[in-house]
Amino acid sequence: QPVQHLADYRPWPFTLSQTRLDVTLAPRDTVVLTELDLEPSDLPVDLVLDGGAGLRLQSLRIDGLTVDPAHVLRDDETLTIRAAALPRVPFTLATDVRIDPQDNTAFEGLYLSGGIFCTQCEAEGFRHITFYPDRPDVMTTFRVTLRSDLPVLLSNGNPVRAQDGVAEWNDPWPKPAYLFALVAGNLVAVSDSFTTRSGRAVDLNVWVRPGDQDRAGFAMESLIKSMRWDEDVYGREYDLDVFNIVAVDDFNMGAMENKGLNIFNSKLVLASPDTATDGDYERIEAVIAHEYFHNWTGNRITCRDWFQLCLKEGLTVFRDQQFTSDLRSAAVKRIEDVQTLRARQFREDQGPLAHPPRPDRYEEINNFYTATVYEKGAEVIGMLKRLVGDDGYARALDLYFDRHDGDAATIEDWLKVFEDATGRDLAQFKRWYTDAGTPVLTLQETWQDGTLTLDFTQQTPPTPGQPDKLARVIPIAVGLIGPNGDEVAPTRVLEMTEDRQSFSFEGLGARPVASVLRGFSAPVMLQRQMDDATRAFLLAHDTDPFARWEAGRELALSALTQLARGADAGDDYITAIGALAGDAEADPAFRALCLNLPGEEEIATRLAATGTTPDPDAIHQARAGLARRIAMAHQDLLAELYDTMTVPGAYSPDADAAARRSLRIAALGLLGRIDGGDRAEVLFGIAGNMTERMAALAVLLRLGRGDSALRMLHDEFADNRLVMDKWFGIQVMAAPPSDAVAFAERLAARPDFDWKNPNRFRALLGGLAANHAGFHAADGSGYAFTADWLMRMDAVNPQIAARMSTAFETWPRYDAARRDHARNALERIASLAGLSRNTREMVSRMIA
Ligand code: BAL
Ligand code: ZN
Repeated sequence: QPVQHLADYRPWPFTLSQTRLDVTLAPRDTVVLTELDLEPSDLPVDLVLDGGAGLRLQSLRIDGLTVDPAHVLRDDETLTIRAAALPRVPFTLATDVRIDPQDNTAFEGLYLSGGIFCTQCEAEGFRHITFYPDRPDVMTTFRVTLRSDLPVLLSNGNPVRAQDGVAEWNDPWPKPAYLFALVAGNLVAVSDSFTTRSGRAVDLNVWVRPGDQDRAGFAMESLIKSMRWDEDVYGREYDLDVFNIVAVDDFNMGAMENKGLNIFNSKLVLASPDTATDGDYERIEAVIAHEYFHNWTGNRITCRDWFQLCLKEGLTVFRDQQFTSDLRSAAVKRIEDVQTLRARQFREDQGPLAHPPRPDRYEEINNFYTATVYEKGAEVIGMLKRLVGDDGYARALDLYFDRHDGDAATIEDWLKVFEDATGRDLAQFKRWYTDAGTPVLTLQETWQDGTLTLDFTQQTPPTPGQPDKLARVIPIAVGLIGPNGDEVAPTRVLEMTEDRQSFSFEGLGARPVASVLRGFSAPVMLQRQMDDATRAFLLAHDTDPFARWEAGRELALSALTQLARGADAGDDYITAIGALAGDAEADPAFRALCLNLPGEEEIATRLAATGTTPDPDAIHQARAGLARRIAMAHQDLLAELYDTMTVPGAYSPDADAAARRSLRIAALGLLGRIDGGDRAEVLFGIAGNMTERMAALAVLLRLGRGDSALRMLHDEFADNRLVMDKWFGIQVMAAPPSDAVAFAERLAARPDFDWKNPNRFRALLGGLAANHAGFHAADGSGYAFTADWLMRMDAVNPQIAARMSTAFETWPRYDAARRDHARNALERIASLAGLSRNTREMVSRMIA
């Protein structure tokens, strides 16, 4: 498959009015009978279907007659029937194909996970099941017959009949093949029901393996909340008689929004207090919502081609972020989302893998399920909403659903509904979709005669293939805080459209402090000269929770970057953070967010962005040293928080309880720097929930005294794959950096390192990548270990290998010796015989 270009898009020259599948399931020899009702276009053209060497074609018929083999061509990726062999009137193409789910270790198409047959078709998995026009703009209804002795047989749409090992499903909503799914297995359901606002009764099921039922209730609650929220907030109603969710253990992604039959990675369904953390619960709630919301933003309106992936993903992430904000704390959610964006997307934008939210070329689309497409795609929608206002946004979305229901749409269609609904010209705004890179916004302030003037300049660094960039529309939310700490000007959104632009606030009595980029109103890096005293002032007084947190963050980063460069710093931060941590009026979750120091990766990113080569060991020391100083300075307060932020009664994952726990474990983490881990040791033994146990374990591992806790956890949960994933991951993630690679090697040699399971592989390799100074060990051992495993994984599951290769994406910013080691590792991967297209594309972009 050559490089795909957005500019080459052409509609498919046939019409497909129905797809009928008859699948007889068997591990080694599944029979897939496919009938496609096709109508040719006016001009005679060849019929090209996707489908590779893994499909064993038994027969190919048009209207019942075998197609003359002389008119059929096959290559590694397609099957072509010459135009000469095609009728000029509507016809039915029937194929008989055999496939081998048991051999499918790539988990793309039809495969087996722990004895359960399941599918993953996005983006291009359906072509591993049968020959098909496997592109999102070919939408049609599906009728599916499944045959198997397994007790539960599921597919998309509504059930038609199920008896004697045969189940029929009919999906009345036209869909592209990437939304097809089937599941067959020995499963049990947690069931409930939902009545939509127009009165449709919907059966809801969360299907899990027998024994897991008692851990599926939270997923069901989350589904019901999602269905109600989408009706209340977006006016979107569910459109089938049944909604099924299935949890499987082997899954490349988090979850998948197949029409009426969402398939989930079990870690995003199964939760109980003793096995899942507060973070797990929040993520389950959000991902259940995300997949459900796709029913409208993704399924009813899908993407014309894969370049438009952010059309559905950016919007659906934005919607799930709104959902979580509504259900939990909006301020905390915003801060968490910005942290994620910076940690993943800004990092991507800074390195060789930078790409726009809507890329215009790719070799392997699976490599573009990225933070840029998802999280930045959501930020771009947040900006649109800020620019057109809540009413404008609501009108545009109504128009989008009215105008494009049933369509495979584009970013142009999306922007047009905003233009038509609000009268705004979005030609310049579109650059957010087409340009890569994080704009750097520089602010200079002047004060004269009662007027504060803010002079902004914007500049976006070069990214691969895009050396120069034009100015973007940047909404900058600003408020002013007077010298006594009162707000003197409420939030106003400045619209920057030029490379340089000034905005003035007049008639002010005394010089205020500007609170800029409130709510993180645009995904930019703000550079601003500000002394630590002013940051501390904003941390104490800003009325915008994000900006308040950001002031503390900047104070921390200022201290940490100076410390990492060998300077002395941090006193202002230590004083300010003590005041905030002790502010009983503030939300405990907010206080916890402020107490948690920026991670080592974030410090490295800041150093690189300001022209300093990050030294991972110095960063590690700087962070540990500052944490210890905070603990020393505030030990009484932290001990009091640790003792009082307990949550009485039975565990509940609700926001208030989770907030108290988050402050308690933030205090624990700091106290662990000075109490030798004694509190953590006690807490690990007595905590009745996984949140506190994992926090305690991390403290113990950091101190090198985690062995007995690890043994206890293992003894208790050796049979629980999800807990054991945590067990593998945390040992490497929280290890002292000098031990991280050795620990990873030891763990990788264990018989229960079931590395072909994506969760287990990600736990170990992702754990190492998250140990910044460990992965970037000066001797290159972290790079070498990771490269060895990526090569091994590539032969089995290219998607996972390619995705995990992003551990290397920041390599150009380190010192020469580390760069040499990283380049060697990447070149070793590149030279591997038989390397997949997935990993080849990633590695070649990284060493280009
Ligand atoms: N569409 C792939 C999984 C997700 O983003 O929902
Ligand atoms: Zn999605």
